[in-house]
Amino acid sequence: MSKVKILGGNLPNIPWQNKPKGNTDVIWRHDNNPIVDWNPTKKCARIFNSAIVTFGNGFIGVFRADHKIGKPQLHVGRSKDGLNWDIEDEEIHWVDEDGIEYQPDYSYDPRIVKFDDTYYIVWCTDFGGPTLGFGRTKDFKEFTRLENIFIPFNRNGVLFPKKINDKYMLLSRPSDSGHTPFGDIFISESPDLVHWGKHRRVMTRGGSGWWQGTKIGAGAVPIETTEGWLLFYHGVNGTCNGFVYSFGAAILDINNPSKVLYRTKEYILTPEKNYETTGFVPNVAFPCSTLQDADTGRITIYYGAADTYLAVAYAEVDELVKYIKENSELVSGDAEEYR
Ligand code: BMA
Repeated sequence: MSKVKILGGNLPNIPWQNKPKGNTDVIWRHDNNPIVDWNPTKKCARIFNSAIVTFGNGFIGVFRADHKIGKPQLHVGRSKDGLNWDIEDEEIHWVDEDGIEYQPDYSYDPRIVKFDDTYYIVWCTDFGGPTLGFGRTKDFKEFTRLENIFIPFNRNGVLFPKKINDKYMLLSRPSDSGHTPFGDIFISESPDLVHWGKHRRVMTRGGSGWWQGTKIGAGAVPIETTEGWLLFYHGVNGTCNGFVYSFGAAILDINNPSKVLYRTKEYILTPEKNYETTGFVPNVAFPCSTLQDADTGRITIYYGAADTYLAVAYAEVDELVKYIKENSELVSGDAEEYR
């Protein structure tokens, strides 16, 4: 029984491995990574930054799949154990609210939350430039595309899994049209998932180190705990050989998540393994979703590796929250009061 409580359901059947003996890290990798390898379907060359949720007795996911023509689209996959995936070769086909077919030119980096019986998906899409696409499904067979929630340019849209003070909340990272060389995490609120405002900057890039010096972006849907919202996010270091994506973790105030309380001074996972350092884009570890079990405090993290593979890592909420609090450094500009 964990001391820090995850507020959510018990999911005793999520993928899990105990921390290997002698390992002193706060998060540890699945010993059989990657769980999705090159060329997973006829059409798809690489599957990586993906959103996994529970569904029925098993698991379902919306996967970012780069097609063999080199463009990303979203694909549905199903799994009984969360590790072995059966991914559809055909991408998701969207129909808008008027019943008219709509297919984005490209789609990447999905995140999913469930409100009542409906799953909402936020991803990065083309809308005269990259910004946040938005849609919903109940059954992962029929998908309704909703109005894009933001104008270009934006990426890494992550909804909170419940309303806070009766408002939907969304993290995002305003950006530019290309491989953005800057970026901080902002939060916006909405009464209806249509109109968004009251934007605040939550967390800024930088700090005393370099691993998150270039840009940061929200990763998985925040996890509600008795200590605040637990957020995995990515931090980018610009090197002479390109960007390096690591991930860190933060705790946001439970009633006012525009306020960051703690964030890790050091990364908690950085590309080290071959499947993270070598691939289509080397040196990328990009968290996009988690599954967690309230009873045991186990957290299973799905992350994209080297823009090529899907990989899994594990953490325990007590140890992780303690680590974040004891190894925290806020960055100038974090949780700035609105003026
Ligand atoms: C970002 C996004 C991610 C990708 C990362 C590393 O800009 O495109 O999907 O994993 O770059 O290439």
